[in-house]
Amino acid sequence: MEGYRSFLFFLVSSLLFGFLGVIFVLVWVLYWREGLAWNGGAAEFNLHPLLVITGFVFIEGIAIIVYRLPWTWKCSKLLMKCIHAGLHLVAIVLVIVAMVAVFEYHNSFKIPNMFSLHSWVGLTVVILFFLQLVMSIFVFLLPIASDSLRAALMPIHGYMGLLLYGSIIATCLMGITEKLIFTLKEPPYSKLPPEAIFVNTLGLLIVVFGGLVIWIATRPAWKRPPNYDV
Ligand code: ASC
Repeated sequence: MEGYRSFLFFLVSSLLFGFLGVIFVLVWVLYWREGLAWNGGAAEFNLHPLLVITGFVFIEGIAIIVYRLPWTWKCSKLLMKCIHAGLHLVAIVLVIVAMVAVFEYHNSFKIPNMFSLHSWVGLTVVILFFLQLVMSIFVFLLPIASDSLRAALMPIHGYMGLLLYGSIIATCLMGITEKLIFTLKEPPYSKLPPEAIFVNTLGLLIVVFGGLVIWIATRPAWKRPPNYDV
């Protein structure tokens, strides 16, 4: 593989930032917030950031770059497609649970649903992600579509995947920001208490992780070589 050491550097860095992001969101909800529970309360809301960042940022990031891992190039293309699709599936299931958690929390406290830009972009991304997943299973995974249809849709698949991933990162930043504005009162967010610094850092970790994933995914030299496509 051309640039193997550089690939390893980006891979290890991305995993480090990704792990740190998941650890930070866990520490946020367990240490600064109300913990985790399925009880209709604030602890149920906390599952929302935890599951979205774990599923839609971290696991989804791995799903995007899984073909780039040179150790997998000996595996059959079909197996890799199943892993790629399977990780997307795990991600969307976690995000659906995360959305149920937030609606239940809102409804039990009579907080309005779907008013914020975070919720508009977020729901749009989830619907488009689901459509992309179903469409891609029919086009690329099942032996139904012709090669010419696959070739025609491949650039759209890759573009939509990265567009949605970038939008996921943006949606997380909006969600984190609005949560801090809503919950930090004494002292307020504008006074930058320790929780705000910690959670702003979580946002930065997510941006760097997303940036590294998109960099790895878009290096032509790091693509799975076509001669391995069996
Ligand atoms: C697939 C597959 C590829 C692409 C190619 C079209 O399903 O395995 O390598 O689509 O056939 O670009």
